[in-house]
Amino acid sequence: MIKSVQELKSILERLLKDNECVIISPHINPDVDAMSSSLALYTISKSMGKDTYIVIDDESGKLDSSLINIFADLPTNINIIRPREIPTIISNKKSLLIVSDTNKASMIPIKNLAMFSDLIVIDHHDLDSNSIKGENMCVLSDVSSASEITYELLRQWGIRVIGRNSHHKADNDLFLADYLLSGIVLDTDSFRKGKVSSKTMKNVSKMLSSGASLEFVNDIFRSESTSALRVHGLVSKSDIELFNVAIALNKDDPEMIYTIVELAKAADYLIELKGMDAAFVLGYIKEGLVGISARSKGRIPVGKIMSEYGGGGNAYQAAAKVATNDIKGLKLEIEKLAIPGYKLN
Ligand SMILES: [Mn+2]
Repeated sequence: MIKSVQELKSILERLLKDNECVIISPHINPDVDAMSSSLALYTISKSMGKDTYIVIDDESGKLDSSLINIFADLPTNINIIRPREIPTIISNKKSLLIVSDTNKASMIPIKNLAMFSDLIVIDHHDLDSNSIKGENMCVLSDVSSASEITYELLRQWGIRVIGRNSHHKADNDLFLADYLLSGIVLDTDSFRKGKVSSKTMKNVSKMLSSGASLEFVNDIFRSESTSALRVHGLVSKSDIELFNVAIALNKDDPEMIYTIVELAKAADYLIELKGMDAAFVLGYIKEGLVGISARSKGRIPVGKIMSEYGGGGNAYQAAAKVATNDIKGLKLEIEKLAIPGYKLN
């Protein structure tokens, strides 16, 4: 177990020296913290002259809206790949996998960890029985975010971190100060909760001195709040059926395209309502493909129901993607499967 950023630096440095090719994996459906920390790790790996790639899950229909600002901002020479490209890229080279912002194998878009020569996990979430069991686990759960960990790592490495307001910027500079500050703001809900320490505030202060732009950060979360309104729209249009099962879809505009994160947020909200046994939220994630996010208190087997549609999960949280243009028909099917005793009526 790696217990400090200092220790992380020496181990990561050795792993980077030992390997030719480096794959960085944020968690599936990456958020701003996962993406920003991955970009910081990308910069470090590149500074060591390594062939470096960031792998983004392409299973999800649409990326989180808050990432749009970051992707639009990146120079075009950043190597972003899909999971299916990995075997060809690493072929028989010595390769290192760096996992960022999660410590669970089920949360990364790579099934076969054995194809890598080395693995290191950099995260700030608590460990549990589903965590990856590797020797290079850097899980600092008293730090606010993966962004804060990787910011400290960049400083230890002696890599200059700047934001768009810096007076010393050059072409093709990555504005890591902007992205990493956004990651901290996301994971601490704007310093309202999570692991905010005096060190976090010192790091934020340094980011601002390096030209981090609050305007950029605010703009990212403006798009987040537009997304929050969309989630509210889904929630307010749900039917609370018999036996306290909520089944939601946007009845006013059934064709509306949602992100998987938005469907999940709506389901999370509905299941918390008093007396609710299960919640299913349906929405198109792209044309012809409906995402379903399901939650249960345990009595209604959402994992089993979602597996009928080729999806998966457990008794409490599950999801599926269904190729269909008939979202209303799908809702009726879900009702039959989910509502106990429905068939008796
Ligand atoms: Mn995070």
